[in-house]
Amino acid sequence: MLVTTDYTEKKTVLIATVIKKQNKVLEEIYELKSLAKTLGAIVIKEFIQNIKYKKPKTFIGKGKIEEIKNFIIVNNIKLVIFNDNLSPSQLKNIEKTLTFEVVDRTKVILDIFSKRAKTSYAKAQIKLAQYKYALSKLPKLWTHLEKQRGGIGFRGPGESEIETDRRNIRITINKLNKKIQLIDKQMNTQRKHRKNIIRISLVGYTNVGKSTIMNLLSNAKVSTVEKKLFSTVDTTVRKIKIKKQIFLLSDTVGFINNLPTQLIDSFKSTLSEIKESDLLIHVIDITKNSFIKDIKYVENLLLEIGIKKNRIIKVFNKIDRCSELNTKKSIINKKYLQNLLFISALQKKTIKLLKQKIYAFTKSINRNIHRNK
Ligand SMILES: Nc1nc2c(ncn2[C@@H]2O[C@H](COP(=O)(O)OP(=O)(O)OP(=O)(O)O)[C@@H](O)[C@H]2O)c(=O)[nH]1
Ligand SMILES: [Mg+2]
Repeated sequence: MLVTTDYTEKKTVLIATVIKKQNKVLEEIYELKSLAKTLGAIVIKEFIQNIKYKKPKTFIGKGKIEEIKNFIIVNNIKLVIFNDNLSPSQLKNIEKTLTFEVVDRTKVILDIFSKRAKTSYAKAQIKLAQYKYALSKLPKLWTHLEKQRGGIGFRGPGESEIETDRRNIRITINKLNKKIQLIDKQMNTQRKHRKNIIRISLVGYTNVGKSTIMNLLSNAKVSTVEKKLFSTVDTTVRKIKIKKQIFLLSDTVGFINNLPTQLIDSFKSTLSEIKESDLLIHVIDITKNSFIKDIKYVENLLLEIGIKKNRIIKVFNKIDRCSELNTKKSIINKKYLQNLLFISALQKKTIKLLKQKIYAFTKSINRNIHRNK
């Protein structure tokens, strides 16, 4: 039922649109390129189109689509990825003109997650998101067909097929929800047993170095560290020890701008693991120009799930390869004032500082935990 797209070594073009801010789209297209590369696609060209409004039928103008079509034929392109999330009818109309598969940003992210998931829990969460996405594409397509066939009330064959699809997807969604609830229950029981141990979670944007820090603090190669986006989609928990104090450290899934809502919903239970942590280490890639925006995006997501700011240490990572480090440092110091640290997960000295900071922070938490239990 779920359509899997093959990206491997496919010559690909990216399409993004700008309505107002040019800056935002350049960052987004850079991110989309990394996402496509993560799946093995070879990005040949990026088309950025200024539009006044989204065209209902084809999103971008017909002239632009013709231009892209010519480029595709001449350069033997095999895949088109759209930065914007397209409606099913827009997807269908564009595919009709270009005569092959077009995917949108949401589908790309869902495909990466589905490739990365290892545990049955994460697999079920991602499947749920994929089925919800598939369902979200159906009703509009249905309306589109209805119109084509002469209005509401006309019962053509396509319509009943879509009806059956919709029913089957809903049945699968229910099954997956039940499976996830069952695993949640088991995990809650496990967590209750760990109530007396201080819990810390590494959170942050994707590719900032969370798993690298996890490996350093736990002295083990347990988490996947990769240059690619979303290396980690399964939460891993390790016991760590700093000056005889024992903690449980979780490495969690990374965030990205415009994370598909279906995924956020599916990962709510994983995010509640973050919520129950005594301390969060918010890791930030200081080398990125957009690092302040990334912080805001992560903080907003954390706020949505009810995380208080005083339980967060901001760790600015990758100082070893940051240009204009001093300028950035002074901006950060003015903006965030406290509970922050500049490190390079590659440099041992700064990891020592991180350990000291965690230890100092958890000393006060420890007192509160014992007072409350
Ligand atoms: N130069 C430099 N690179 C780093 C540093 N820390 C991590 N990296 C690199 O950054 C990339 C991403 O690291 P990960 O630890 O996988 O990042 P993550 O935050 O776990 O990423 P996701 O699991 O995808 O969310 C890898 O190529 C690391 O080697 C650092 O301090 N300096
Ligand atoms: Mg990771």
